[in-house]
This record gives sequence, C-alpha cells and structure tokens, in this order.
Amino acid sequence: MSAIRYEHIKTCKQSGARLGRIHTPHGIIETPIFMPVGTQATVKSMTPEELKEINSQIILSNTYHLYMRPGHDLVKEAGGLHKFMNWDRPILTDSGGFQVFSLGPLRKITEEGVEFRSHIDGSKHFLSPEKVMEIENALGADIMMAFDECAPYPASRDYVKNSLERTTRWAKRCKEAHKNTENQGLFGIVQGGMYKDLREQSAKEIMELDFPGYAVGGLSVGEPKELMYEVLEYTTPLLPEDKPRYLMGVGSPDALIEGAIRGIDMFDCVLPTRIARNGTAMTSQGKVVVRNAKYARDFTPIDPECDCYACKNYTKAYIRHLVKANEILASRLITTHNLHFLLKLMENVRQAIREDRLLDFREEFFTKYGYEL
Ligand code: PRF
Ligand code: ZN
Repeated sequence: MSAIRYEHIKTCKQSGARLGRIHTPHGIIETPIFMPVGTQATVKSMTPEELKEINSQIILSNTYHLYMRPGHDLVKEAGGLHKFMNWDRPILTDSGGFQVFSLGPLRKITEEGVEFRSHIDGSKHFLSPEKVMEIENALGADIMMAFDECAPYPASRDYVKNSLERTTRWAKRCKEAHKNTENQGLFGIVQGGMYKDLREQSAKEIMELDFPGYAVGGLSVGEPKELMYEVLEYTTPLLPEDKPRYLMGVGSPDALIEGAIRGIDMFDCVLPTRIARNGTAMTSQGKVVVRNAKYARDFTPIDPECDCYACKNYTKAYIRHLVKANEILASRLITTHNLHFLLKLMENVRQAIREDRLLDFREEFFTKYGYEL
C-alpha cells in the first residue's frame, strides 16, 4: 500500500478543475490546496496552533535547510520532523533540487549529484539522489520530493534536454533508494523547461517510474506568466488523473486560480510569508503595502472583508506603526492575514468547483480584486 492516495471527488463542468482529497498518514488534505512554507521547520513567526486556526491542512519544509542545520540525524533523534516541530498534520519535504541549484556559482552538477558550498559557513557538501532519500526518510514527511534539477530560464533546448534526462535517471535512483514506502509517499517531478516536446518526454519518463503523485517543476523561474500558463496547459493533461498534481513554487492569487483551472491540486510558495515580513498584505483589493505613509491614519483593517485574527482586532495604522518600529508583531499579524487570505481563497476555489462555476469565480475575483488575468 502506498502512503499517499488521491480520491477524486469531481471535475468542474465549467473549467475542468479538480476537486479531491489526498489521504496521508497524518490525515486528509482537501484539494486544490495551498501549502504554507516552513523552510526551517517553522512557518516563520507562526506556531502550529496558529496555523491550525487559519486552517492550514499541510505545510512544506526543506530537505536542504534541515540537512545543513540542525542535521537530519538530530531531527530523527527527536522522533522525526512532526514531533520535532510539534505539527501533527501532513508535511511535504522538498528535495533541495531547487535550493541547491539556486546557489549558482557555489555548486557543481555531475551525474553522481551536486557539490555545493553551505550558505551558512561556506563548508563543502555533496547531495546525491541516495543521500537526499536518506535525509527525507530521516525527516519522515508524509510526502517527499525526488531530487531533480530545475533548469534556469531562459535555457537552451540542449541544456534542458540533458537536464531533464538526468532528472529522470535521478528519479529512478530516488525510487530505488526510498525506504519506508509504507509511511512516506515519493513524488516524481516533471521538468522540460518551456519546450513542449521536452515536457512530453519528461512526463512520459517520470510516469513510467510510477509515483503516487507528480509535480510540475521548472516553472515560475522568471518566465512571463502567460508562458507558464501555456506550459501548464499542455503539461497537466499528460499526468495521470488518479494521482495528485503539484505545481512547485507558485502562490500568487491569480496563479492559484489559473493553476487550478489547468488541473493542479497542490501549490506552495514563500510569497505570502515573505512579503508579510516586509510589510505587504494580499487583500481583496489587491496588494496593500501597509508600510506606506498613506496608511498612517487609516483606522480600518488590512482587509475589511477578512475575518482573520489580524483583521478582526487591528487597524492598518497600528500595524503600520509596528512595521515602522520593527516590531515582531507586525510580521506575525501580516503573516496570519496573508496565509488566511490564500487558504480562504482555495476554500472558495473548492466551493466554486463543487458548484461548477470556477470560471465565473475567476472573473468575479479578477474584476473585484483587480489582479491581472
Ligand atoms: N524543483 C524542486 N523544487 C522546486 C522547484 C523545482 O523545479 C520549483 C520551481 N518553481 C520550486 N521549488 N525540487
Ligand atoms: Zn485578515
């Protein structure tokens, strides 16, 4: 038995979006879903109780960061990542296939794996598919991602082809090295850049390895949004209908809706938590830069339509003051609001799918909220 099972509930008649449930060892996730990012075994500034209060169903953490600090052996000794961080709902760990490649000149890719220098102390390290599986098995997340290479944008066809073929060979090695298949599901990652035939080749090769879920990687790497939607449009239909599909590193409100319409079930992104810490909120009116001078005497909530803890109890003027004074509470309040906003958005998306009206919902959302189509 696989640790992960996708239960399809229905397809939206208007848009083709999927409504489903992912069964995991730590409970059920309703999809489409947004996963808050907890890179270092914490969603920055939020306790697990607070994450539950805003209905986070699953969080993401990072293999690379936890391997570097505090070390996967230590997390294992603590009883695994769930116990270590006191989070008893599902967790997904990304493989480092993105973080390591983001290190740029600090890394060297070979067939065996990737050699890189630590972002903390400059020390030398090596990650291979086998090593990454050892780390992810020690962390014990419900869903683990295969070790892949995310090609940069733009990249030549030759580069992307070599890179996706290596990603396939690494995925095979990951599958062979993955222990604990009873409790942890390993997802494959489709690469192939912005080239249609290469996406087809990657999807075919990765699907032959038969994973309990599939991710679309290599998007949201600097390409225009329209191009990302175009690639998604021909990539998701290649994937099996009875397995979850995960679009990696995407979390702007418009892209969540557009992704769901193109058949995506799972999303993650640091965007809501990162912009919160520099004083920016996502609201029903679009982006609100709370730190702006124009809010100095604005005694209304960040988002009048929001019922999160921050909006029920505090004004923009107060939160702006906290931002300007560098107070920790500013980050906590805006992070709470931003995550609540995206989680609520996904709840609305699920409801719209249930009622076969996701295209109408998209139109209302973009008209009312002013995001670009
Ligand atoms: N691969 C992995 N993690 C990722 C990506 C990827 O391609 C992306 C691409 N946007 C984000 N996170 N392993
Ligand atoms: Zn709010």
